[in-house]
Amino acid sequence: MWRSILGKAALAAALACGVSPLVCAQNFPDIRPTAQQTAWQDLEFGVIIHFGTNTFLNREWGDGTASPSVFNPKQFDPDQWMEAIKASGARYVVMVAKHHDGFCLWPTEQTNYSVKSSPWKDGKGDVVGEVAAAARRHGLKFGVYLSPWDRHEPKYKDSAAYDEYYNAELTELATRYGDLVEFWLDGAGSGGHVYNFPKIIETLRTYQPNTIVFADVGLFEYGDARWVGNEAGKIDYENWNVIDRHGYLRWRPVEADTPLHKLHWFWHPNDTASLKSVSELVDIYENTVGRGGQWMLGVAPDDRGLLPDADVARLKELGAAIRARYSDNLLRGHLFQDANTEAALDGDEATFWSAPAGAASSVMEVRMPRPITFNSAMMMEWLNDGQAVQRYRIEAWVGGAWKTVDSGEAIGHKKIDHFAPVTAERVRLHILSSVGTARIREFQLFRLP
Ligand code: FUL
Repeated sequence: MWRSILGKAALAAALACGVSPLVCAQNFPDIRPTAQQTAWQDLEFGVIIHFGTNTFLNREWGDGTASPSVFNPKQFDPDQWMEAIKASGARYVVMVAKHHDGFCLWPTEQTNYSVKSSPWKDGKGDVVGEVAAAARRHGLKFGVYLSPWDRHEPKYKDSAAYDEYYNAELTELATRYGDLVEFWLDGAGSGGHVYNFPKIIETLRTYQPNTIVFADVGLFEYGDARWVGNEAGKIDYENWNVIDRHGYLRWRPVEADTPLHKLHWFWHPNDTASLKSVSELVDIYENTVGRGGQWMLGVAPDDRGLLPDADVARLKELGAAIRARYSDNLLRGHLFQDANTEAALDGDEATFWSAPAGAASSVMEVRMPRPITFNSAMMMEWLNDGQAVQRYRIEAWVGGAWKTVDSGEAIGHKKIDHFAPVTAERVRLHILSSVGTARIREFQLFRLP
């Protein structure tokens, strides 16, 4: 039955193109996100957690020779981690279940090189399971990173045997810990190693059909989300969600990963100096989430199994700083516009303003009862029908004429712009060009210090 329905749909598509489906041209505006991708993009901000034998040995990349006996966090408390992560404003966590050193943080049946062989909880503990449960207790979604590169496992030398090993580990993670919001796939260190990634993704999709696969450029074929190309926490290009993937277009939103401590993913002793400042972190937020991307912040518990006090304080300060900057939307409360415009001012991301159907340029104007002074804007596009806005200006009615106060390319999921302060009682978002109908979920203005 399904086969015949799909067959008819494919035939109809081929006839509509006038050619075989394989050579049917794709247009950028026709590419849409999946429901899983828009739900994931709405999360905006996640945290990746690095913890393992490296934590006890002052290392970033373990060589796979560390004895499991070093792993013994005496005050292990993932609820303490989650409280701080939640306070930062993050909405999900990705646990590094196995890093490049091959040490598994769950009691896998595939190797003894795991928590099972450690003194921690007499070898009966499960870091992945406890972290997943703590995350959910705090209303955070959960995902994992399982490093393909494995510097301990002897089978790594034999690609086919290692594929089987990796698949078996993956099956355990994909079946034991509930829904995985994101699966981190990273090619670091793999050199010339060949993995059977189609098989790996098949396994993952069997048990986790809704997970978002994050993959760097080395694993270009497999990702639902792509790597930003740096670990500095910035998107330094106009951010388009649709990119070319070896000759065909695909929706692949960008994720930017960067650690809380400069250049350190794992905890290191006496390392408070590398902790990023609140203003650096706010800059990172604005240069990632504020440029339409996902922010993945690295946090690292220490050798007690706790997040260091300074890190906890910093995560709380970060959350408070972002809330303070973006809670006082000057346009909110001016809900006496037409219903279409109000949908972009109401703070409700589920409603949106629509340009006239098919219009390539359009204007959304907001009138206030008295002048406001603003120097920042936050805009969000409704992306379900594709990314539409190509060029826009924010204009203010000053001295009897429209004055451009800001201009840019690409809005996407979210765009935060800063500009010189301006005072006006009429403001408009002028969409100079869009592919298809522009739809704006939010248009907010702020006066930032
Ligand atoms: C990189 C790894 O090599 C680092 O150690 C870290 O895990 C980072 C998140 O991804 O590629």
